[in-house]
Amino acid sequence: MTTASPSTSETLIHSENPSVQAFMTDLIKKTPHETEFHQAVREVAESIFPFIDANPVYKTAKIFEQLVVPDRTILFRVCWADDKGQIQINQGYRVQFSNAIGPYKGGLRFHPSVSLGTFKFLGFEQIFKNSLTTLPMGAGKGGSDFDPKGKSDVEVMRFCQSFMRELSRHIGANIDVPAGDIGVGAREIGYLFGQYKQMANEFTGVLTGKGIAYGGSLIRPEATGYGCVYFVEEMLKRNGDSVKGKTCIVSGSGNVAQYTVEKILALGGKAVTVSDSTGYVYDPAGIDHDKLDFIKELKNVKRGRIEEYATRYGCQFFANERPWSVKADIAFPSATQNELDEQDAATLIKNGCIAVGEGANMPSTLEAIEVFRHHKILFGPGKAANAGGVAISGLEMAQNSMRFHWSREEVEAKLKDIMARIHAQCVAYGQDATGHVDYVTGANVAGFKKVADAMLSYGII
Ligand code: NDP
Ligand code: 2IT
Repeated sequence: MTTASPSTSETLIHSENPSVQAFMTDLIKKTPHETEFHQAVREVAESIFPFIDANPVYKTAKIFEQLVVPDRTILFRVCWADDKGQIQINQGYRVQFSNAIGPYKGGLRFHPSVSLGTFKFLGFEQIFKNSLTTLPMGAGKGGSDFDPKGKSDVEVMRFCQSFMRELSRHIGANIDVPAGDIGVGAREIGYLFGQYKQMANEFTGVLTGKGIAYGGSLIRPEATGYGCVYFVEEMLKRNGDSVKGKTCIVSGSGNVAQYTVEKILALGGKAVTVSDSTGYVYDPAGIDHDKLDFIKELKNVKRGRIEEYATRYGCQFFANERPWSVKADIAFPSATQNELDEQDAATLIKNGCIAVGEGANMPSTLEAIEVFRHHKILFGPGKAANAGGVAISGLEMAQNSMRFHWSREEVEAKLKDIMARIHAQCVAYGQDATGHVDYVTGANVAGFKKVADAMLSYGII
């Protein structure tokens, strides 16, 4: 699977709203080369500027201008020795974006494609997402250009230890609480937490996504995927519909994709695709529990390629393609940013797609989102639809503070309730006079308002 072309700088700047156009021109001048960040800001600005015009108190205090500048950006060198004894050098990042409503909170991504612009886009989105969860969490994001693919477990451990030796200076249970993202799962969190614990000589909830044996929360691995399907179920429910009986296409085959497929199955839908960076598999019979177990083993333990699914189950593998041309009712882009472009969106609409739940962060290009909005399909943007993961991270922090843990049923009930509340906030701020809900506007404005109100209370800092 290849990623789609990101938006051009012309698309990023041009807007019907002259204030947005001026703002974007200035932002791009001040932060050249951070294209993904510009894209994330542009999507939010389009919703927020009319809201700010209607509520000038935010304009006077220059809240949005403040929000696009991270509180702090930390860049650091990560040196480690590979299995041959050769010295390897990677770039480490932590962008502490905003702690207006709680400690910085957000995942770590290990992927060779990352740049500062990647972490700024992810950290910026996290501000609104974390606000929507209703929990007290600020926003951050970080990681490295380290590529875990093809590395031995010991190499990954050495890298994680070196990464944490520096990161540990900047984080803490009440300061900044990282978690997983692409390339950072249970294995990496274990190594990172072990190193932090050893250095700090304290056992605190400094990371989330921890193993159950050492302070993790039940349902955290499942939470992003389950939450995304719950969010889509909420959108459909408002239209008197449900996931039951629906054909779904899912991209990715990592953490988010796996548990998206699992919850689609639980709600009576049928997932027919999964993908990875090499292509996608189409299984018209649907991915059942046994096949899903195969995917989990393949991706989480053997760390193999998704083509092996096609070989094992006798279905088609499409090398270097994305799954959006498969006819389906619902699409769940759950791999990475800019994986669904304008053409893909048009194809989905042509094939009768009625809903999209963004499991990934910013998987749809700006042009693709415009297509979805124009056709008024149910479009759940990532900062709302995939907020279940960080929400359960928030509950992991709460359980760590209480030195207690809730049962699987309790946590899942809370997840379901949080996703329903996020949906309700989107409706409250995104519904027009005809009753149509623009979930992009709803998520952006609802997420912004809480953070902005906190910032107003603090005065000029
Ligand atoms: P994983 O590393 O578990 O899985 C990532 C999946 O996406 C893999 O199938 C991977 O393929 C594919 N992928 C990654 N990068 C690319 C790329 N550049 N091009 C094509 N395919 C790619 O990550 P997660 O499942 O945790 O994350 C997936 C998405 O969900 C990301 O956008 C992440 O930010 C977002 N997200 C994650 C949350 C979480 O709790 N984990 C919470 C909210 C959002 P391959 O194996 O070949 O690399
Ligand atoms: O994008 C995200 O919300 C995540 N990767 C999860 C962050 C977290 O702190 O659990």
